[in-house]
Amino acid sequence: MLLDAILYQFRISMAVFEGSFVHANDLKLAMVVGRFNDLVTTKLLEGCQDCLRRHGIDPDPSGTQVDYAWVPGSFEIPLLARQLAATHHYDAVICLGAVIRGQTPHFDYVSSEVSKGVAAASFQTGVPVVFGVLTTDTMQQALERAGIKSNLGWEYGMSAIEMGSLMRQVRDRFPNTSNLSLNAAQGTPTLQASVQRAIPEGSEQS
Ligand code: INI
Repeated sequence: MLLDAILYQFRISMAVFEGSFVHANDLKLAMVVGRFNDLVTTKLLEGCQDCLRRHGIDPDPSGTQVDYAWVPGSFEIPLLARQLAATHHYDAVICLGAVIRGQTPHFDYVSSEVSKGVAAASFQTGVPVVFGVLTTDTMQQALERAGIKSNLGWEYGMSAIEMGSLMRQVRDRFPNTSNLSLNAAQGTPTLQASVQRAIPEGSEQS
């Protein structure tokens, strides 16, 4: 009982982590965009950039906040997403693509790989990677989601802002566990303390 009472006095207060849309104008982002079906992906990109701009983030490629990588198609998106996320230079990576069902099973292979790959890029690096890849049966359905009715590019921008600021909050509270990096041998994520050594390097006692 006494121990419980003492522990209660000294316990760390619990937290509620929640992404912010109003204190996010200093986020650094990367976008990976597929050229395949660029009629759709360029529209998604415009919607996403509009969202960022209206939240105080400068999406200009010549600026300092958003970098861009163009890839041939959605199949290549995960490789770039992981490569960019692994730099830990960005608060979030946004992937934009459009996979449209044709007459062959190609759609299934591409959509399956890009969805798994984007999830893996995020999980392996600890960086939010937004899945902004449309998977539709027709071009009409894709265009409706890329500006004709609504523009999901805007939603993908919002997800990046929310997740980027949310992860910053978690990192601020637990600064020693900020970086996940890929364990090359096993391909599994490992936690790396963000190098706050108690003993300065080279002065270890034997
Ligand atoms: N890439 C897409 O982004 N969308 C598609 O609908 C698509 N289809 O249907 O073929 C597509 N294929 C290309 C693929 O992503 C790769 O770029 C290509 O296979 C080269 O690796």
